[in-house]
Amino acid sequence: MFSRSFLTTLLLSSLVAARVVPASNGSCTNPVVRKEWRELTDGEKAEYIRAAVCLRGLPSEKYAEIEAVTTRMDELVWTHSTLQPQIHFVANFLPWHRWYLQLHEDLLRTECGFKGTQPYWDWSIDADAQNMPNSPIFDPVTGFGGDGKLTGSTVPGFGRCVVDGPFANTNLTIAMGWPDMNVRGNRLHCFTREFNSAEGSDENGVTIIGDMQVTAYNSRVMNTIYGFDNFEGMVMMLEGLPHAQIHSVIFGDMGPSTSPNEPLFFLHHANVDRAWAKWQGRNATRLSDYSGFNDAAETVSASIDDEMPILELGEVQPIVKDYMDTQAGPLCYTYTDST
Ligand SMILES: [Cu+2]
Repeated sequence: MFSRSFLTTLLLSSLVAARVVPASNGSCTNPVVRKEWRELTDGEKAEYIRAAVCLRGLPSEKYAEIEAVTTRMDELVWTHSTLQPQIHFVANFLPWHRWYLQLHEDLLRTECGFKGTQPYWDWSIDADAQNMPNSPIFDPVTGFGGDGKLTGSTVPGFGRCVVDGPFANTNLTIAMGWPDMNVRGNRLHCFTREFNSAEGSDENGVTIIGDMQVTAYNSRVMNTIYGFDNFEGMVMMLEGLPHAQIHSVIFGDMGPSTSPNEPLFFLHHANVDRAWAKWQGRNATRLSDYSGFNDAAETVSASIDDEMPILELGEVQPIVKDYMDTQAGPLCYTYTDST
């Protein structure tokens, strides 16, 4: 999409440019604002997509021993996928993904010269409009492209591809995940989606898209989530219902534990993170409300002082309590519609 010299120029300029890193001494006086995709100008949308494409093209620097990891993006995918049982349906789901989103945003800035802020995708808007398949997020020109289409190819992993938008099959092949959900490595395939309503396929074998289960992530569901008075109840519903259903109604690369392959992963998780921030409301009690277990068997109680696993992805092991407040410690951002 971009010439090598253009990328090199970007890389060099990002090396000398001051990194937009919030103060780590706890003073966050000027938080950056994460906006909903629809609130961005076309220029801001193009800038985010440019940076997201860029990150997918940069060579990896970590996990040298893992053959499937060849790009910077693969490093993020590999980490998320390998840690899957330690970061989902356990207490650290929200703070871990908050850390991960910030790391991704920092990479966009430092390695791809990104000038904007991580956007979020408020899917409850599309759910309330009962028009999920036509969300502007899937726009082929100003968005991320739409549903995967049958290509007629008999090559495994290339039979169904996203064919429009900036990540269409000609631009993006992916090493891990789909079509085998359980095997991460060396499964070269085109970037794909399979919109569905979990109703299987029709008599012609075509996946039934239906309403894409909008009742699982509409504003009614979100209001129920905001109504919980404790962290554990809130996160259980947030993760289990709207978060999980968005992964499964888009499916394709959004389905398995390698889902950061899907560029929308980061806008989806920014919205999940926004829901948590909105629930917290910068209320002192809620900013320290953290409980649950560190394992699925519920034998190890979680503590706000726990370190979070990151494999090779960072130099400093993050601690849960530093990721409770979006405007303190290593974080300094806010969301539009966060109260
Ligand atoms: Cu995840």
